[in-house]
Amino acid sequence: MILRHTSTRRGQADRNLEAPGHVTGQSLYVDDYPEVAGTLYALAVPSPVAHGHITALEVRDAAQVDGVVRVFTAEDIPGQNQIGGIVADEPLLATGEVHYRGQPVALIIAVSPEQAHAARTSVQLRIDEKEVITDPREAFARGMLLHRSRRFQMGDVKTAFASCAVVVEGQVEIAGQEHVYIEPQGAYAIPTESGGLRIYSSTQGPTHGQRTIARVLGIPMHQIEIDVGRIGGGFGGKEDQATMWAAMVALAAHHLQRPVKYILDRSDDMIMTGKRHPYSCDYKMGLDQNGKVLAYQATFFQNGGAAADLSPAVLERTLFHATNSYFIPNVEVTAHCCKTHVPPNTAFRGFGGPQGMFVIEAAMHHAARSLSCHPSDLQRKNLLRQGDVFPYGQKIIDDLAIRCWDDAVSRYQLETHQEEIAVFNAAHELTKKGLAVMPVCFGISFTNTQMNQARALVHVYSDGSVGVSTGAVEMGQGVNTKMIQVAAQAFGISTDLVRLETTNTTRVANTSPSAASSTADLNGKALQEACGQITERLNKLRAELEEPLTWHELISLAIARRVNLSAKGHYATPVIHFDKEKEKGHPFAYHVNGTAILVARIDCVRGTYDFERVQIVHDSGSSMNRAVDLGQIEGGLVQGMGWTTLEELRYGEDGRLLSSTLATYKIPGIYSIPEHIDVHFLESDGAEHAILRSKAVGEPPLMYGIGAYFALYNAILAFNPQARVPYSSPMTPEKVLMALYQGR
Ligand code: LUZ
Ligand code: MOS
Repeated sequence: MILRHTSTRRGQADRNLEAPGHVTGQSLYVDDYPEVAGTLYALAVPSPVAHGHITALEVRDAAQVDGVVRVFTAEDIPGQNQIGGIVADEPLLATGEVHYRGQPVALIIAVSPEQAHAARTSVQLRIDEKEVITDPREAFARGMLLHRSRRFQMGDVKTAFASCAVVVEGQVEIAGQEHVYIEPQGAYAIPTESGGLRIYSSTQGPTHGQRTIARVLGIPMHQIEIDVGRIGGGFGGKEDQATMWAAMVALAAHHLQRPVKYILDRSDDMIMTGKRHPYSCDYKMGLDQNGKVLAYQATFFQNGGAAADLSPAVLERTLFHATNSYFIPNVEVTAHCCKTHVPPNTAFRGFGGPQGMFVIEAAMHHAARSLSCHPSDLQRKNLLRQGDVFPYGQKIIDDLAIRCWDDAVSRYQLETHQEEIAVFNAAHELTKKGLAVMPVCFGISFTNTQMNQARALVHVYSDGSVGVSTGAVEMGQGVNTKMIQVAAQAFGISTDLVRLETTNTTRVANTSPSAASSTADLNGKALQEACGQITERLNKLRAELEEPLTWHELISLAIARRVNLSAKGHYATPVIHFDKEKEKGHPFAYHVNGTAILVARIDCVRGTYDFERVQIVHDSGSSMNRAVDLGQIEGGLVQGMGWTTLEELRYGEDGRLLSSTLATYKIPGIYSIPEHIDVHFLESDGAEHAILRSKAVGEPPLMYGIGAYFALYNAILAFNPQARVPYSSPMTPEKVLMALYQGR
């Protein structure tokens, strides 16, 4: 296995400052913190059925089990039994009805996790079962919606379709995806003297947890301190859904006045938490004879699960990215947020964007077959150009979609590639290769404008060392390293002098979740602002002096002169706005572009496959840390490839998760990553609203993985040109095998 990347800038020793701790096992996660004496352990009792009316819930026997201290139910909630973020439709503990298998109905507290487990089967629960709906189209037909439907429109599709030379129509099925963060969900609550709680939570959204727990307990937010050292992966799965477990330990610690901890085991985590949304979609695309797309229409049925959670926001991002990197003059895209009886689906890297992009790539692929050309011919013809407008009204201000594409084509010699593949395929009967090009254009900002704000707190200590707190949560993405770089750069000092503190709601309040690829931008800009205040004070001092001082001398003098060496910074992204009635505006600070070329190779006897190479040109602006960004690009790519090729999330008709273990749910491993990954960082001016002109990198690369699906599809066509494979992800080896011999 060879991993390499081409780099045009030399001599910079970029690295992730936390890497040594991770590889030596010294980095701490919630379950590693030393436990306070008297700590108790929580365990939720999940509903065994997906939909029904609770006729009896009896916890007396469970409370008698050895080691059990207490069993809580909804009746024990002092405030509101409500954890819904966007819509108030989700109880912490079920009352009356259950809406998904795994929904917590009670909470066992015991002196050991084992004893809590032993008590689980002693909770008596009778449920009158009701009909279970897991299919979003069926839910839609019955009017089961979690939120209002949305439609983005531009031009006039009806008239445009009438003038098209070619019109293709079809259906796309897109599977969900389990987050598989390495650290499972968990939290640890410790009562404080004032009647409040300090909570260590594995969360991307400390303030979401704080606000929700205050509501559940009926106490002010100032009594709840959430502290996050780092988390072992989130991928969106802990944007809102970390709150449930933190609220459970908070409830128990509040009542019992003892420390309470809850770390989910992998199986419970997979069964009880929501995932990336599966979608079912219809598309219609119309083109002229030259392959210019004139009209595009799509309807998205989102499988939202049993409660709204973040689904309405995810739905919106599907529409924002429904046309990916293409300009299409006539567009009508509609999305429905459907309620089903599976766990509430939630944020997952890309946040609905990947599903929107997958559908238009399927439509392009379909259209290319109708026009007997390679999809890349159509893709290139329809790329966004400066001056074009997205269906939601934002203007394109650069030619980066085309620059990335053209750079990838020439740098990686796409034409030669394609010829070589044709020669290879002609010479090999039972091994076939397929190539796909995948352009990505992803909008950076929370689509909910209000969330685009952040704060930072900076202390310069009298010895010249610097302590920084921000609202950013380190989840392996390297944001702590980037924050340290920002502070070091702002003060002109070495990164060794800067320490990044935990993310803590008492030090930095009203944080947005670390999400939407925006964490480094928002918190980094707030941090720059705070550092700027201190620098300004120091500069005044400098101006009074004859001699230049070292940093340490300057700080000593500042203390002597009683200068304030602490500052609080605030940042709110300027410019952005969006009108949800008109569905028009300027929701994104900027866009990130890139193009990937993917080559798949299939074994036509077995249906198995691997990826020979993936070559990427990625617009990073002016990357502030290439090692960190490369990690995000490679990781995102492979996670995206897993979603479109391997990871088969399946629910039974009774709402039971069938792929509930890592043995039945296959994620990419060391053997499934591409043999070669080339990443070229396209240097661009960056964007004014990107931190140090280094563009956001968390989510965009995931969508390169969509190309894996189409590379496999094209390899299948090389073996069986007549194959009519429905557009249905993931492209598992079984599906490949069936398609190879379809109609033969
Ligand atoms: N979370 C969110 C996100 O609340 N709003 C967003 O727009 C978003 N986008 C991507 C990932 N998480
Ligand atoms: Mo996210 S999908 O928590 O950026």
